[in-house]
Amino acid sequence: MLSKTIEAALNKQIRIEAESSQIYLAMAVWAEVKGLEGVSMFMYDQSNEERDHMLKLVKFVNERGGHALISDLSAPNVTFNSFKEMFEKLLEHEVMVSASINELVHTSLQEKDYATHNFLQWYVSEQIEEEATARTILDKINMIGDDKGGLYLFDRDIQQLTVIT
Ligand code: OFO
Repeated sequence: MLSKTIEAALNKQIRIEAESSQIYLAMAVWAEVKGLEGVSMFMYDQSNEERDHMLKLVKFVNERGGHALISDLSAPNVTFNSFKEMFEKLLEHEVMVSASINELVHTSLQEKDYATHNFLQWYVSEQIEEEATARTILDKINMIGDDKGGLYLFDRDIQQLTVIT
């Protein structure tokens, strides 16, 4: 059985994952409109993954006798000045998510909820990978700069990037 504190903390994370999914969906749509097919496909995948992260939490809360909260979400940014800015925002967001997961892990230990602590380890590893992917992408974009040909190749190559699940 979840304590009220843990239930509330997990529900907060459910909302963050749902917002992540919307944020990345908005990025996918923007990239698609801008004609970068590869980036857009990558972002649609990221959006789906975030929804899976959310559902995993929903199931866990309900299985442990809690009530997963499906709440309203903040509206995401729908336009960006550049792809560089878009991926900077993505990295910034993932760093925020990692901090939130860390906080949750801390709370689970304080509450002596070892089942939740164990469950959260998957998210800890996931965040390491997602931050690394975002940093790799940003490094590439920084190398490309304003080169249109480079952006074209990047768009093609990003489809090859291992999509982290
Ligand atoms: Fe990429 O954030 Fe979920 O966990």
